Amino acid sequence: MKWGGIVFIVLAIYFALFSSLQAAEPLSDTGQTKCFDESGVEINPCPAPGTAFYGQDAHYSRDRSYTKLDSDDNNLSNLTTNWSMVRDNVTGLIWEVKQSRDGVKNYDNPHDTDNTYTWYSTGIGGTPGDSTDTEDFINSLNTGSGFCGHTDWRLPTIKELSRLTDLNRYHPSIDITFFPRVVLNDYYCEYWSSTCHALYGASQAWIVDFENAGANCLLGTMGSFHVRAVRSEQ
Ligand SMILES: [Ca+2]
Ligand SMILES: [Ca+2]
Ligand SMILES: [Ca+2]
Repeated sequence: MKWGGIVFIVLAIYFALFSSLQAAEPLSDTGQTKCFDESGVEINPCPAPGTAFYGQDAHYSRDRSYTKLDSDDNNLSNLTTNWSMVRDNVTGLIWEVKQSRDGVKNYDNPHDTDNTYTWYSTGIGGTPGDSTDTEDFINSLNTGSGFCGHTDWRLPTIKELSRLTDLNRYHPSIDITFFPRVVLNDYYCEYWSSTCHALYGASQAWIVDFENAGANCLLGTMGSFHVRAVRSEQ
């Protein structure tokens, strides 16, 4: 399989490039969980947003905080079994929820988790398809009144998508309470980001492995892989 060789090569580039991307992550991860006032006296619980002393170290942990949303952007209980989107309460990003995991692709439903797409972006390049490239996928969410009333859905950057992976989880390394029906592949990464190769452009793009957090890859854009759309909360 020619993909195997590519993966080994790109993993080396990954460690050189992506580690520097992670170093630029604005959210610190010192492990500090306590809040303090100006005199160093602990404030327990930590101040709420908009109040004095909000915005200190403990507010910016890498802890996950997600909320399920219905198709009208309303918050739902974590226990609901029917939701359309997930809000990352730390980043404000809104994620598409995938459906219909039955091993059968259905391109009439862009949310079908089994669907795979080649990576393509007008003006950048890649591998166009007929309803089967990543741009077709995004366009299908943004046509008409849009998915859940929004027309600014896009493919996530590698930084955004990687943030969904969780080092404390494996197979899959994502919280399936909020992001169920993740499709895994034993040998490769699975989910396309919008970030293409820094040097070779649209011949390769970054793709995330949701089986093993942190093991992201660069793969040729002619490969057909899974997708999950995102938008930024306004
Ligand atoms: Ca399906
Ligand atoms: Ca197309
Ligand atoms: Ca994998």
